[in-house]
Amino acid sequence: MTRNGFRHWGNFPSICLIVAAIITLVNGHFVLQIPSSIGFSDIKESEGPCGGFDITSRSKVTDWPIGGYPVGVVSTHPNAHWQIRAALLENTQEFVDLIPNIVQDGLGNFCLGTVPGIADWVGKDAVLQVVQTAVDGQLYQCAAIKFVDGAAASIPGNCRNGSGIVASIDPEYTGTATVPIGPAPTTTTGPAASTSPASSTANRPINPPLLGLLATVICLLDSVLDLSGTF
Ligand SMILES: [Cu+2]
Repeated sequence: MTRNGFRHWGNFPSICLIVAAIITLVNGHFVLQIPSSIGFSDIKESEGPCGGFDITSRSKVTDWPIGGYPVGVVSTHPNAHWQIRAALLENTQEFVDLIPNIVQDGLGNFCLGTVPGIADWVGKDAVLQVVQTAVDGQLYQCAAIKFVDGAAASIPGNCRNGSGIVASIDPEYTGTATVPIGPAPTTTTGPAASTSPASSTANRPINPPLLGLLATVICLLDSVLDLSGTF
């Protein structure tokens, strides 16, 4: 079977790959990239407090300066609320907001450049909890951290904002956190804390089942046509 014989279909393998990648992203809900998470499970992400993982896990502990540390996620939900909280390992029932809740619009990489630590907890084992509330309800990821003295940590290059990401402090936030978030390092739409009116638009959910079906059909076509070697 030559490529010429199926010139018309020659783009399918790469489309298949792209669609598969999108499906993976969609299935991911959100993934905590910075700091290192305790663990990620697509299926269990809705299980609090840590998306199906043991909140006491200390296999990777991130030192978190009081001056701040970045939080970077990849989100597949276009309208989301974020809670960034921490609890002491000795009292994991009680989470404390590190920053006010964040409203985020747009898809892809999302970076909060400088999330302050809790000075009273310096030297104590703690757990960071990132909660996303979006079309799938609440989703959770945690990281093992320890607050340390010091100025804000530098922000790694992979903590960044996608081109369509806009974020702001939730105007309806009524919690105790008062420290504003620092500017995000790189974004094409302005700092993460840029002002943006509370979104009154309805959620724009991506439809995973439909996308999944599309991917399946395209990938089946791909394998039937045996074109996997042509890209
Ligand atoms: Cu999701």
